[in-house]
Amino acid sequence: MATERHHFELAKGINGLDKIVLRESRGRSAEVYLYGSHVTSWKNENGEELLHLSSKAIFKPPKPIRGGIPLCFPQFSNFGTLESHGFARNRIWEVEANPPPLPLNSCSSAFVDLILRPTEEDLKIWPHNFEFRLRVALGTEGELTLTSRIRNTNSDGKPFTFTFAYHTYFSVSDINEVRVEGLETLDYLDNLKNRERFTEQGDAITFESEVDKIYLSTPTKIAILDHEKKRTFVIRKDGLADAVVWNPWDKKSKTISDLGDEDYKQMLCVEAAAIERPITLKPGEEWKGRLELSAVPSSYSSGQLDPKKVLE
Ligand code: TA6
Repeated sequence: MATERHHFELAKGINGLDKIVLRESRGRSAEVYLYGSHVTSWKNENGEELLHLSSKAIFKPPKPIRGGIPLCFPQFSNFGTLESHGFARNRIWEVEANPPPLPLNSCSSAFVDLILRPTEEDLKIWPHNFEFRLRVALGTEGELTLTSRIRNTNSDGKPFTFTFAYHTYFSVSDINEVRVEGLETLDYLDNLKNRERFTEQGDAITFESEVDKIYLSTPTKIAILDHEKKRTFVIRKDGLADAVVWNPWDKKSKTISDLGDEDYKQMLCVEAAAIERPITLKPGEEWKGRLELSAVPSSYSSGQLDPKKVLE
């Protein structure tokens, strides 16, 4: 049971892995596994799951959990020599009882602070000392906020450089029916075309085939409009210039062992990221990257589905 001191519950999850449960007074909840500091669930006041967790997700280190919000650090995808998306997502994190102060944006009563420091093994593959703090908070309006603070704690005076992403898997009613607002006319790197650079057309982004694009220098607010569920996901991001949009569609899905063949129809990844301009920190310096997710009821009559309104 969450105590006065602890704004969360510690519980056993799948395969006995430790997880944190955050509960908000009106029935909203979120779950974070210490394995990867991985948010695997975010539910609204009706108990509806807002994140997609693969029907074949594996909860067994060192395999990353497929779905929810994997953390990509210190490397996004194969933008470097480390394993895909780096190693933070397949390490066991710790709960930090007394982290350096971090103002809470909403009077959220449900939050947890987690921390990752490199092991001797990590230092062999990425020779840098760091402290990666993540606060996961569930707000009074049901918004889910992830705030990362990465500090260079090298004692040898060396700076380090990294790329980063919150690799969020959103649950959608039907991928053919959703659209993304806020990325129109932006340049992007197409991962399906050797990362060649293109410019997006002027309308909302819709989906009819595999997509894997890195949008560059995006606005801080992006929206996913799900007609069928009369729901709009509003993504707010700070310190994260880019956004990745990914759906593997049918063929690629069949090549991903821990993703169900039909899962792609109910998922969409829109990832707040720092890729084009990697982050460099000198010893003692700290970077902060914040993601806030909201799920708002939306209908044409409320104008909520009017892109201009959504992104205002
Ligand atoms: O973020 C999009 C992406 O980089 C895709 O290229 C695809 O590989 C996806 O991530 C999943 O990566 P993973 O390493 O989790 O299989």
